[in-house]
Amino acid sequence: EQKIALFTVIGMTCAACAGSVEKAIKRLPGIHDATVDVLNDRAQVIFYPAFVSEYTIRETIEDVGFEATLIK
Ligand code: 9UX
Repeated sequence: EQKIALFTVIGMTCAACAGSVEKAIKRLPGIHDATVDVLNDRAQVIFYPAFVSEYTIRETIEDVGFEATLIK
């Protein structure tokens, strides 16, 4: 069963920032897709909760160097 998580991502300045966030999320297990929108400071992630959690995704975004908050 898939789930969708939406995060606010603060601090992304250019498209390459969004690219590195997207890549980092996609390297995690249990990710179906990740879309990062630099203009709106958002990341949407489709994932399998049996394999990865919102918490782990949020920590991964923060490890890349940005402030992430789970919206829903
Ligand atoms: Mo663009 Mo982001 O030069 O850290 S990659 S601002």
